[in-house]
Amino acid sequence: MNTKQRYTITAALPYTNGPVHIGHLAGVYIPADIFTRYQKAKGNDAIYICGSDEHGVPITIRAKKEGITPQQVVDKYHAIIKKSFSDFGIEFDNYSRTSAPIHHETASDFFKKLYDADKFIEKTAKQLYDAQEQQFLADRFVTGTCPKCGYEHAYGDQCEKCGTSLSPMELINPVSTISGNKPIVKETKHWYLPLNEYEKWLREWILDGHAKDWKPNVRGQVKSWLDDGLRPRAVTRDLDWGVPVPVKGAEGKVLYVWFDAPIGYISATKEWASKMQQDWRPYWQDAETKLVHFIGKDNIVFHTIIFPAMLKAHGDFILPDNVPANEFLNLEGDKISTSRNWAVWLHEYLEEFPGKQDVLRYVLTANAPENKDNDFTWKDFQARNNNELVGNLGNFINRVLVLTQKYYKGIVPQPEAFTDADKDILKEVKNYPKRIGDLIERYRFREALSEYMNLARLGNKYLADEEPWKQVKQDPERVKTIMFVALQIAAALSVLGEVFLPFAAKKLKNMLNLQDISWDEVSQKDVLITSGHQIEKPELLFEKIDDETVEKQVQKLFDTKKQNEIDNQSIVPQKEEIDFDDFMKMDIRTATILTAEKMPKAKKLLVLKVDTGLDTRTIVSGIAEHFTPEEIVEKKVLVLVNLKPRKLRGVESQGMILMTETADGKLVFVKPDDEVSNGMIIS
Ligand code: B3M
Ligand code: ZN
Repeated sequence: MNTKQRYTITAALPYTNGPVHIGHLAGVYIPADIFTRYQKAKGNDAIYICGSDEHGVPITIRAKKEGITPQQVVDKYHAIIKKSFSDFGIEFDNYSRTSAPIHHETASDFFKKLYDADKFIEKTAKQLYDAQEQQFLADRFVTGTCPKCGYEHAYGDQCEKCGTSLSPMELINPVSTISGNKPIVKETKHWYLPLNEYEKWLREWILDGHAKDWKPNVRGQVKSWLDDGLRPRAVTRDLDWGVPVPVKGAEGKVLYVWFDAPIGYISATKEWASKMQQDWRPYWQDAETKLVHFIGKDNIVFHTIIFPAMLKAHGDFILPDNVPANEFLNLEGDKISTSRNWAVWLHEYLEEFPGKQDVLRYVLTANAPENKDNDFTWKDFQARNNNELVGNLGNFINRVLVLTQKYYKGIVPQPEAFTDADKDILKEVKNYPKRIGDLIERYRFREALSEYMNLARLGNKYLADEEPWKQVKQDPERVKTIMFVALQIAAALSVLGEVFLPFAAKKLKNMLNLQDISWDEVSQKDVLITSGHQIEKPELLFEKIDDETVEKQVQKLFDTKKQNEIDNQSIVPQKEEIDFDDFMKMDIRTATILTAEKMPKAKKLLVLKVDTGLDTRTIVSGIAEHFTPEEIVEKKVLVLVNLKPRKLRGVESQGMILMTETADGKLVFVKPDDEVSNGMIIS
C-alpha cells in the first residue's frame, strides 16, 4: 500500500520590489512546481507554499525612488507577481505575503520564544550611519568592497558575487546607497543569533549526516561557510518598515528581513490551513514530513545555515529534508538584472506570447541551471519550440489523432494480435513513470523532461517504422493494432506531461476525452484508452514560432541595453566654478556649415567653411571619424567665435563648433530647437 508521504514544499519568497523574471522561474518556481505536481500525482500529501517577501531594504529603496510608501510598492508588485504566477500555471497551495497580519504575528511569536529562552545575544555595537539621511545603514542601504572576494558592489548583508554573508562594518570603502555619502559610525543595540553555537550541530547535521544526497553546489557552499567559521548575526534592524521587534527597548527596530522571511513559509502554511480547515502543525512539526526548500544559489546560506539554526533554537519545528538550490540563469550572455531591466519579465511574456506558457516552461526546464549557470537565448527558445515541442511531441500527437479521426471517425479501434514490436512498445511505455519519477525525486528535472520527450520520440519512431498510412489499404486490421498502440502512448503522454506541460497535457487529455488516469496507472494498466472510446477532433498542441517574433524580442533587449547605456552614462563631474564675467567673455553664435572636406593625411580632421552670421570662416574640427563631409553640409551648429585662432596641420582654425556625445560615444551637434538665423548670440 502506498503510504502517503507528507511534503511541505516551499519556494523562495520573491521580493516585491519588481516583477518575476525567467531567472526566478528557471531557478526556483518551475522546478518546485514540477516536484509538487509529481508528488500530488503520486498521491502524496504535498503542499506548495510561497508568498511575497515584502520587507527589507530593497522595498524601502524602491519606495524612496518612486516617492511612494513601502506598502504601495508591495501592493503593486504583490498583485503583479501573484497574477503572473497563476496565469503561468504555477500552482501554489497558498501564495501569501509577509505584510499579512498572520505573518507579523507568527514572526513576532517566533522571535519572542527565542528571546524568552535567552537564545539571543543583546549587544550595542558600532553601525554605519548616514548622517544626512539620519538612517542606520544595513543590508542594501550600504555597498562596498567585499572583504572576501574584492567585489566592489557587495551589500551590507551579503556579497552577491561570492555569496559570503557580511555585516556592514566588514565592507571596505562603504557608501550609503541612499545619499551616496561616506557613512559615519554610531552605536546601536541589536539582538544577535549566535550562529557559532550551532556550528558543530550544523556540521554534523548537514555535512556528516543528513545531507549526503544534497546537491554538490549546495554542500559546497555550506562547507565553505562552516570552514570559515560562523559568527553571531544581527537579526534586528533600525528600520521603520518590517515586523516590529516585540520586546521592550526595541522601539524603531524591526526584524532583519532574512529572519522574518523564512518564517513566512510557516505563516503561509498556517494561512492555508485556516482557509482549508486543515491543521498546519503536521506540515511543520511532524518528523515524518519532508520539508523541501526550492531556492536560488544566493539564498543557500539563509536556508541551510541561518533558518535551520533558528528552527533548532526554537525547537518546535522540523528541519529541511533537502534544499535543491539551482544556479543562475543568464540572458543572451549577460547576467539577468532587475535594476538594468535586463530580463524577460513573466507578466510581459504572458502578454506577448498568449497561450504559450508551456513553451517557456519547457525551455526553462530543458535549460535549467541545475548544476551550473546557464544561458537563455531567444534563438534557443524558438529552436526548442519548433524542433522539440512542434517537431517531436506535437507532431506525434497530431499524427495519432488525425489518423484516428480519418480512419475510424475518432473511435479507438479494436486491436488484433500484437506483434513483438507492439508488445515491446507497450512494455516500454510502462517503464516511463518510474524512469521520469526517479529523476524528479532526485531533483534532476532536465533529465526527467528529456525522458518524457523520449516517450514521444518512441511514438514517432513506432509510426515511422510501422507506416500505418501505407498499410491502411492492404492491411487495415494491422493498422487498427498500430493505432491502438499509438493511442496508448498518447494517453501516457497526457498523464506524464501534466507535471511539465500542464496546459498541453490538459488539452491532450481533453482531445483524448480521458478521465483521470493516475501516474502509477500508466505503469500498472495494460490499456489506458480502450477500444470503442470516442476521442475529440484534433487540434495542434504547439505552433511554430517564426524568426520575426524572436527578432522582435532580441531587438527589445537591444533597445534596453542602449537605454541602459544612456541612463548609466557616467557623468563627468562638474568643473570648478567660474564668475559670471568669465562666462560673458565667451561669444557663442548660431552658424551654418557651408562646405566640408577631409584634411589630407589627418584621419580625424575635417576642414569646414562656416557662415557665423558675422563672416564666413575656416574651422578645423576633429569629427572626421564621426561624420562624412557630405552629411554635415548645411548643418545648423553653435560656434565659439572668439576663441583665439590656432593652426592645425598648417590650417588656421578660427573658432570651435560645440558638440556632445551619445551614450554609445557618437558625437552629435548641439543646436537650438527652432530655426534661428546665423550670428545669433547664445547667452
Ligand atoms: N526574498 C529572494 C531573493 O533573495 C528572497 C527570498 C526569501 S525566501 C525566505 O531574491
Ligand atoms: Zn564577495
